[in-house]
Amino acid sequence: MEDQDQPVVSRGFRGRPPAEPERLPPGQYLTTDFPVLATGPTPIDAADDWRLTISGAVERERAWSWEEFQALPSETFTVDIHCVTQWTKLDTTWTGVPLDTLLAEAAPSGATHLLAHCTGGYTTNLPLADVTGGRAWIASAYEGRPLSPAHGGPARLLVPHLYFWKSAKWIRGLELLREDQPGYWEVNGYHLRGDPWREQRYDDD
Ligand SMILES: Nc1nc2c(c(=O)[nH]1)N[C@H]1C(S)=C(S)[C@@H](COP(=O)(O)O)O[C@H]1N2
Ligand SMILES: [Mo]
Repeated sequence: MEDQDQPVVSRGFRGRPPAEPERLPPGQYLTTDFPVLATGPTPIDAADDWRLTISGAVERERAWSWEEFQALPSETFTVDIHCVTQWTKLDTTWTGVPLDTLLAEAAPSGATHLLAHCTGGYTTNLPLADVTGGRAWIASAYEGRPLSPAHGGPARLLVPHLYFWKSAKWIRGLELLREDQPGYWEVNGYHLRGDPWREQRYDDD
């Protein structure tokens, strides 16, 4: 049979090892430092009066004090992060509570999206499908240490598979929505979803 004379591996791989999966989305460059980006000053969110609430299209509105939040089961995970200003940082390690755990307590009802609310007024919207299925966390530690205020401490949303503006710092509330509602940057022309692999930077991308 003629087919048996064909190489078993495809032509592109001959003579070199299998390619690493691509980790740099289009239009991004690698950085090793950790830039700080925010629209305003860094709020000092004392853990004492920190509360995380889930409201809106849910069966049960829920709220956690800092102490209650700390008692929830957390995960430590290593991910790459991608800022729309074009930096990508590989292998960042975080500890956080999966959004799945928190949302299960509140039981979303007819919700398709959520709006994250932060101390200082920043908001960002996300499809529910992007924050469920083990792809989003409320993170309170970075590289084994409590998250610094500059990077969103005491706790921030972390949705590493979307541009980093979706990872709301100083997170205080998750509002479940029955229809999409643009947040701070999205009102100002940024994409409603923000997938770095599809280069969804601006609303017409
Ligand atoms: N509350 C709040 N969260 C925010 C922002 C902000 O201005 N306020 N900026 C976003 C943007 S544009 C980016 S790139 C990341 C920056 O996170 P970092 O400062 O930890 O790098 O936070 C996101 N989360
Ligand atoms: Mo950003």
